[in-house]
Amino acid sequence: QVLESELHKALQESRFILRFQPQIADDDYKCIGAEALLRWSHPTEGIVSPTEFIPIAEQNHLIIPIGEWVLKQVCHQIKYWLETYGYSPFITVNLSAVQIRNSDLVHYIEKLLEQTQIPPHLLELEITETVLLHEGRASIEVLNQLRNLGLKLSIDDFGTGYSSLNYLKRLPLDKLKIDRSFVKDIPGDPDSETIINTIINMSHDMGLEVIAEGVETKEQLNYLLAEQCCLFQGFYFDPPLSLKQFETKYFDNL
Ligand code: G
Ligand code: G
Ligand code: MN
Ligand code: NA
Repeated sequence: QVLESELHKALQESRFILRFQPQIADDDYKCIGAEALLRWSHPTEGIVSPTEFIPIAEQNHLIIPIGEWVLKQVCHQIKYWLETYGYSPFITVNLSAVQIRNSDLVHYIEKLLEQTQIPPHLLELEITETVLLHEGRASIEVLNQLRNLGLKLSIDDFGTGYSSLNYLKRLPLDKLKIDRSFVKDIPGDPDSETIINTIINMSHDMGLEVIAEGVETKEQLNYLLAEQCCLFQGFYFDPPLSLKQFETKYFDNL
């Protein structure tokens, strides 16, 4: 069990790192964006997954400073890429419910945008469907304010929330991320195929972007292409990459 004191120490000692998992577009399989994924570089345990420490960080609200660190790193990275290469992919950041309930989030991001002067649309926030379903008016107002700053909003793990789809109308959204549990069983599993086709068609009809997560095989990719899904993330293209790997593969020949 991860201890609160250890997480405090990790923050103070700058022991968090980010990986970047590319989001690939169908034309030329270009990397147009990437998801920032947090890791804890532990002195004795090695690289620790966020699934092991985010739940604890949420309980004791350390997710607030940790989440701010992620946002700050990402904005400064985008600024660096723009200055160095004259170009930056968009970067997506996962937000937990605790962060959305914190009304300081909007102010923090507003300040970061001011400091770095990056175009706001290069920062995308991912919120899981389950989180959205359980949030009240205050959180929805926070999402509206973030969208008004010019950020993009996407729903992570889409399709797993067992929801009425009513909230899609009420929320200021840009993109749906099809959960990888559906992608896993295509082509071949009729239920997964139906769910995937429905999500893709609904996204197009509602003017939302759509991305398939967890694409691992050529067969999955071909199925998705045939169904008019144009954006992909998954091991077939890249696992989460270190900053160095990401830059070497996607920036060095710009
Ligand atoms: O990268 P990995 O598969 O280990 O991620 C596991 C989970 O941790 C994913 O659900 C992902 O959304 C979440 N996660 C990764 N980075 C962050 C982060 O910076 N903040 C939050 N809140 N969750 C994250
Ligand atoms: O919950 P979220 O979608 O944020 O989780 C992202 C995580 O999914 C990443 O940390 C990564 O480790 C994992 N992931 C990314 N691509 C694949 C993939 O193709 N297959 C599987 N099984 N996991 C993936
Ligand atoms: Mn995600
Ligand atoms: Na997901």
